[in-house]
Amino acid sequence: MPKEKRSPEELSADPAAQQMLIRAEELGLSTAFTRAEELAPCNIGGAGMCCKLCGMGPCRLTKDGQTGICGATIDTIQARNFIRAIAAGAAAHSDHGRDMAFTLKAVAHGQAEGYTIRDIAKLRIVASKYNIPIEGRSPEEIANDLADLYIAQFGQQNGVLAPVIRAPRKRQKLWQERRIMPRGIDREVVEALHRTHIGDDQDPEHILEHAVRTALSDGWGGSLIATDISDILFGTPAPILGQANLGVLKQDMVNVIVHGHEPTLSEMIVAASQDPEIIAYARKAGAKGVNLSGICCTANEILMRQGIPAAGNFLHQELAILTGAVEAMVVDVQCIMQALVQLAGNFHTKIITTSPKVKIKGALHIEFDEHKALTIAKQILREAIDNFKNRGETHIPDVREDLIPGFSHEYINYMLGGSYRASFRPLNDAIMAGRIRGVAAIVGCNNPRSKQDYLHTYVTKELLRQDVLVVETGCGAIASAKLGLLLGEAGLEHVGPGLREVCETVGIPPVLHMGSCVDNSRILTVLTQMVEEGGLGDDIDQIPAVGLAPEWMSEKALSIGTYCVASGVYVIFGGSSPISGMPDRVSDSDRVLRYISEGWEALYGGKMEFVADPDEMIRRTLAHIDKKRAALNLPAYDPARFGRSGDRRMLELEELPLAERRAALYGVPAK
Ligand code: SF4
Ligand code: MSK
Repeated sequence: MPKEKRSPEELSADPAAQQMLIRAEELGLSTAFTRAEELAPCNIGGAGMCCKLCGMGPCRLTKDGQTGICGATIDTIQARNFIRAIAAGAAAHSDHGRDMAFTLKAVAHGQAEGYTIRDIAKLRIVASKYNIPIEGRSPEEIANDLADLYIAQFGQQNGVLAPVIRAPRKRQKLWQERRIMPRGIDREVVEALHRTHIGDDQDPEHILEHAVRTALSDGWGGSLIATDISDILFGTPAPILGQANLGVLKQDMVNVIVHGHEPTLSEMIVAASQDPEIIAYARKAGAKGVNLSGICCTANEILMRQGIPAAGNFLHQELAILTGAVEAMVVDVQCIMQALVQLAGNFHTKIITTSPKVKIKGALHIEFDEHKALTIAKQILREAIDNFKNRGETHIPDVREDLIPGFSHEYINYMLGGSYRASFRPLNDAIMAGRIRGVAAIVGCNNPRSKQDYLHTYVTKELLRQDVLVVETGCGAIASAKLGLLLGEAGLEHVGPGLREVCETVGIPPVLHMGSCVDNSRILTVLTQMVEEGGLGDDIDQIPAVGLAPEWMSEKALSIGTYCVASGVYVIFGGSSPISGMPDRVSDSDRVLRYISEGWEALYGGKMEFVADPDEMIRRTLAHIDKKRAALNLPAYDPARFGRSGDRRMLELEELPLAERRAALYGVPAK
């Protein structure tokens, strides 16, 4: 029987997406949503049981005891597939970090048109962590030394990656003892590829040990470097009002969407779009100006620093084009669908590739060069403006939500304690008291194999009800934003009583948007600061915290998950596992799957699991948090104990006569 087609409501939880899916159907155009319906995944490859590492294969193993032509067993093949995915993910994040380091170096030498060092305080703080002298030196001198140090991390051959010193001391010791300390970023990725060439590393556990080392070179290396430098050059994020969803596109303006990951070009496009010369050029073309918005993690970068709206997350890239209102979609690296060009051919939209690493046949290529960034940004905007006259019929969904992004770890530190007492103490205290049950980081992509945004927002909402503070990054953060979970008090009535008290008292939303997917390094920093603050154990694996990627799809997500596990975190992926095996058909074919859970937990205190059912994800998250609370001898979570302070308490007190209110507030006996 043919599979029944899913309705727009079954394909996406987002009302704007549902409207655009109906539009695509009317126009007879395919999207990732419909292609996912038509293209069934290969069950052998999907289980990680297919090897195509050499010309004797591909070898597809489907029976007990079967091996590849070279003799490779299922677990070896799965471990090799897994590490290759992690190496690709780590390479993508880290190469992003490398480009940021080159930009920092160019800025230090006055060779990067349009860029300045915006956050000198962060530059000085980061430089001093590595003993780079800062006193009496100009920001450019310090930036030059920091850029050199960071660039050197990529080609370093031996020793220890410098940023690793920012992990808890006990964790560093564990990595030394387990012999998984990352040595150099490029070295770990190259070695992962070498080990998986035909005839190399055949021991699954040994292969996976290097997978962990490779992922660590991403999280505590390339990604952390990318985040540091983005903050130094473009400013450390702080809360700012923004908007999300396709309704941010404007009928009377030239709509330019920036999509991808690196903030270098997009920041410059933001500057160029506000240039009087460009505004005048747009007006001459009959538009009110240039309306910039973002997709995917580029959206997060400019949203949390400049308040530029996010048009959507990963699965919105095609939907934005379907509005007919986008003059140009400017892309750089990662998560850019090749389908964009063909789809754009049905409208007037220009797809403009900009990275020397990424070209798509049929797209206009305007190569970015940080030495003349502003000039190139203006050239791109002129292309878009010239295209405004070609716009045809438009369908912009009137759907958008406000949000407050920008919760860098620096800001969280500040918001909890103020300028003079910046500290994680109040957060730790709230967890220790049980007001906050624990912390969940909900991150990662969209995947058209599940209902867009549904798993993200379902899990987020349920954990909030259970007094779990949620931090989010990447496309998961945009999912929550689009569905209205990132706006201050808007959703507080659905939040557990203890967490609600904390949110009301500190004045924060219960879901903190911490940035793009490289910014998962910020989550590592928050966890480290929680450890250093005291009261929640002396290493990350003791904190009542869980990481979740409910709608993951990219190899970067696997790298992120693995470095989090190695840092001591329990990580739950939604959807299916790329190394699930078929235990019902081939015995023991889930050995690797079990190893990255039980085996890794014994080694690193963190574990990785793939759980398709969202209720089971929530159950395991809460069980883990409660187990960690018990191990720390913290009081068991009890929602009935809290909910009598914060705004609610103040409102109650306002009803009382003055003397009784003073008595309640200050303990002064009422006369
Ligand atoms: Fe087959 Fe071995 Fe070649 Fe893989 S490496 S394709 S298992 S022969
Ligand atoms: S963009 S890696 S779909 S989060 Fe960072 Fe979104 Fe996942 Fe790409």
